[in-house]
Amino acid sequence: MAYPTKNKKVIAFVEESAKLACPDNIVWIDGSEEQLAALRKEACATGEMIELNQEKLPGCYYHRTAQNDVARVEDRTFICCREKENAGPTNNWMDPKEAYAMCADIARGKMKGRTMYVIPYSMGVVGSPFSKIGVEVTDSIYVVLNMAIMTRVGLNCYEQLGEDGDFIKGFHAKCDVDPEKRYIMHFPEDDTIISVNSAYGGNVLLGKKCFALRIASYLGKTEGWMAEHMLILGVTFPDGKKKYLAAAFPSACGKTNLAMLIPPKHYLEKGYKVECVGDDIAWIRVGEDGRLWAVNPENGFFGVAPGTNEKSNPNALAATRKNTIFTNVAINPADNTVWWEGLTKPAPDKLIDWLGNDWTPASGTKAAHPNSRFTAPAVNCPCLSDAFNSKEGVPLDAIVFGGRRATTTPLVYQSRDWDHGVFVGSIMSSETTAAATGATGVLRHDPMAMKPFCGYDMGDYFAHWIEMGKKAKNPPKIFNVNWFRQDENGEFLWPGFGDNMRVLEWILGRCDDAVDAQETAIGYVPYAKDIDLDGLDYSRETLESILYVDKARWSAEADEIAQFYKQFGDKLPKELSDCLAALKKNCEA
Ligand code: GTP
Ligand code: SPV
Ligand code: MN
Repeated sequence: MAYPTKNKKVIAFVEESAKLACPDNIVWIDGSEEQLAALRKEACATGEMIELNQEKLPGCYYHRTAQNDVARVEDRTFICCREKENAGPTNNWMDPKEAYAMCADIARGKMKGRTMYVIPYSMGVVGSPFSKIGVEVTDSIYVVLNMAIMTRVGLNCYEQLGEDGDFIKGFHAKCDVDPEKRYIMHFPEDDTIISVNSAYGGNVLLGKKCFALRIASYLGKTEGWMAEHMLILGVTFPDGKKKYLAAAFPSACGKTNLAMLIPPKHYLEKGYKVECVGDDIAWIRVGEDGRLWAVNPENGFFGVAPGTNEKSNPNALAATRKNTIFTNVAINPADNTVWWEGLTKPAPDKLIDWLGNDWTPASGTKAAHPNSRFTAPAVNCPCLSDAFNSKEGVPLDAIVFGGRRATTTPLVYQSRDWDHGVFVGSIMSSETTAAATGATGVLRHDPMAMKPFCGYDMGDYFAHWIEMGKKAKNPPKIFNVNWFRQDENGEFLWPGFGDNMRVLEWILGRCDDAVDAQETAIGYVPYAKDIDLDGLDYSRETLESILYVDKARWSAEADEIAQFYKQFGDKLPKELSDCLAALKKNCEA
């Protein structure tokens, strides 16, 4: 057989995978439009995908996953390092030998009658010293087509590898999509990922969470950089000055929305501009100038569909109008287009829901699954930054953490310094969402929005953050935001979306010492007068109520954090236990 690569390790990996899974054919993906078009055609012929209205949505397709396979499965996701303690207290662990054997038993012969596709891809611009190459084998055309949007797929990846360069091996087999045999396994010490019995995005697009966060966070720890669950955006000021920030929010907590934000009218009139560099993942390094520089290793957006509309996120919506794959949304049979909750009001009279059933507004169910998604090429995004393809990325002025907190956490606050900022990230809690299986709306700790994605001991991860602050002579300032404060009726107390620009302005002003702040028990909080409310029907009192730091609540929070911290034992950096002690003391003062 003629291989498109001379890399012996790639060939060996593909041969071993084929020997185990026994596909009828092997197709080497080259990334060409010709090959992808043929695969789209084949997927439509078998029913794996449905072609949508090509006049209204050119190049767009529809896919339904199995009903039991609609989100990441955190309880079936494992870090398989040799020593259990290196996975840490927040990860599931399995012995690598046992995990390899178990996965081999599950996948053995499962590609019989099927084709195995070999996908060469780069996370990051091909040829950048910061980029990394992966090869994923899969028996799913849907995976091939999604990877071709989400990553940089092409034979030039093999050129990067040369004859014996290393790469991240990803093995994916759909098997029987059996939830009882579904495993998402990471072998950080072997640069290997194995995913079986799923066909849902985050479990099978192995370049994304599996590689670019779980494996990459481990590589970052070893090599002195960071892989984070962060959007990256740029703000251009009226005087032409540019600033960049990266923000870590848990899954379905607003990264894509913030990354593509359109500022309120009067900001646009003054000349403010917001650009998107990335919406989910940031790889961050210390630059020669002592600043932290961030790249987005992805090439597309795997975004939450529900809630996306012309008002909340017009840029994301525009990005989905061509060459996009929709997963588990509803179909509008009137014109063969797509619909999801929040797209338009009222809902269309008749839809076909994500399960394939007829649906009307009276059905009393969701037409689109709450975790239904679009896979859209980054180039489609009207506000994509020129820096998107830059090899060195962008220098960060601010890092922002944030979660879904109905109470306690104010709209925004600033940490006192880097170490305190790491503390602020480490104490993040957020209500769970539909992005992972399990109950939603349950408050849980999610440090740096990395609880599901850190590929090693979270205590060591905290230490790595502290260390990075020492290495960077000029690190970004660190903040925390909460767009999700609620009143007693469960209504959000902050308008959010484009109006979050008002908070970003304060954050970036703080980076220049251009705006004042009040010191509180938890850090620096804005004076209500310093948040621009122009053009908004919103009272200063409400603003004050969501900026208020309630010491009694924070004292209880500090006790709860102490419980959470216990599991890290002596891996918990002293910098963080000191910050916790200070918080407790401040709340009692
Ligand atoms: P992942 O792709 O899962 O990592 O999610 P994400 O962090 O990119 O979240 P996304 O921007 O897709 O938003 C998820 C949900 O939060 C959507 O239903 C949004 O409508 C909602 N949301 C986003 N921003 C805001 C906001 O500022 N305020 C409110 N109230 N809701 C928001
Ligand atoms: C998330 O859950 O944070 C996502 C979607 O971005 S997934 O790719 O499924 O992880
Ligand atoms: Mn995400």
